[in-house]
Amino acid sequence: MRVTVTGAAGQIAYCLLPLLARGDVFGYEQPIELVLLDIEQAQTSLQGVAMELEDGAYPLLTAIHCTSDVNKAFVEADVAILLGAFPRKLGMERRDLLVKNAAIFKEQGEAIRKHAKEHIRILVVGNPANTNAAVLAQYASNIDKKQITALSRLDQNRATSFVAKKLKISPEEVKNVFVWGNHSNTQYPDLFNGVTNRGPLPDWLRDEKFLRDEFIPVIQERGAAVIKARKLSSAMSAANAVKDHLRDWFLGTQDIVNMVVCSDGSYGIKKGIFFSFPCYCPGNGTFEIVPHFPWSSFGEPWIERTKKELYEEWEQAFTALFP
Ligand code: NAX
Repeated sequence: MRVTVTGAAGQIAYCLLPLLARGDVFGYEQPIELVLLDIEQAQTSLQGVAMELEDGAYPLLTAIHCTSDVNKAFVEADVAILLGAFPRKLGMERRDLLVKNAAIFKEQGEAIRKHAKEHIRILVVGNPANTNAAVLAQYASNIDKKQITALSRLDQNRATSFVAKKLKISPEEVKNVFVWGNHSNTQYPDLFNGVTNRGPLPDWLRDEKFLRDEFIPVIQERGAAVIKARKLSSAMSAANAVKDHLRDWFLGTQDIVNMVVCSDGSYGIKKGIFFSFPCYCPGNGTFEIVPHFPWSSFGEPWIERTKKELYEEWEQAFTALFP
């Protein structure tokens, strides 16, 4: 299995690559070959990462290739994990960030179309992740859109863990806590479908004041809180969420998991928009959007807000790409 990781000299990659090499993601019987892409200026650092991977003496890791050439990076790729993106700099508008990244994901989409295996599975992590995935899907035009996803599992893990901590139980016992929409601070973390092994969540966890004043802002702003404390953005938890997303997508799970996927019109979301939905993953790189989790009347305005932001992002990226 040939796995391409972009942004491979970055901090999420540094936490993720050992998980891939160890077999935590694709299984303990699956040998993998890693292709590590980063920009020219990061090549020395990338060599250091490759040396450390070699020094791990991972039995499943059969080869490591480093490159700054996007056209070489995706040759014969079975899986692409797209972490690399243009970072938001001080004073930069969100629109400028969108446009910069649209150019990167256009180039990578074209390279995937030309060079990757047709059955490739793609996970976009670099922000703005939903719209980057939508741009990539336009240009990787030979790839079925159901093979392209983006990461919202970190948001779901954060929300699940929050509930488990409140109830003093293991996160494993908390199911069906979903985060809808954009991976941004308009995302809608939703407890109305949540259950535990012991039954529905207690009413106080669905109290509107608690949701509005505590749960929703804590989850929406969790990334910013980590940056404030660590002076760096989430990396360990992001890598763990990438592992969870890919493992469930490839190996299957009974749980309903959040993935950002291309809307097929489910829940009234415009077709073609990449939106975080609850998904069922039977295994082998397939998923289905689960269509029957109702939004409460409390949830409707939150959904409208994140949906509106995504439609606007797509409009801006589309205008920049096709002026
Ligand atoms: P880092 O800044 O540590 O690493 C990014 C790496 O990407 C750098 O080595 C950089 O040189 C490289 N890069 C930039 N442009 C590239 C290009 N065109 N081709 C290949 N490589 C390129 O960021 P890190 O903390 O690793 O985060 C990576 C991305 O994940 C960021 O965009 C970040 O915003 C995003 N995140 C997304 C999350 C999600 O849930 N969807 C959560 C975590 C994270 O914040």
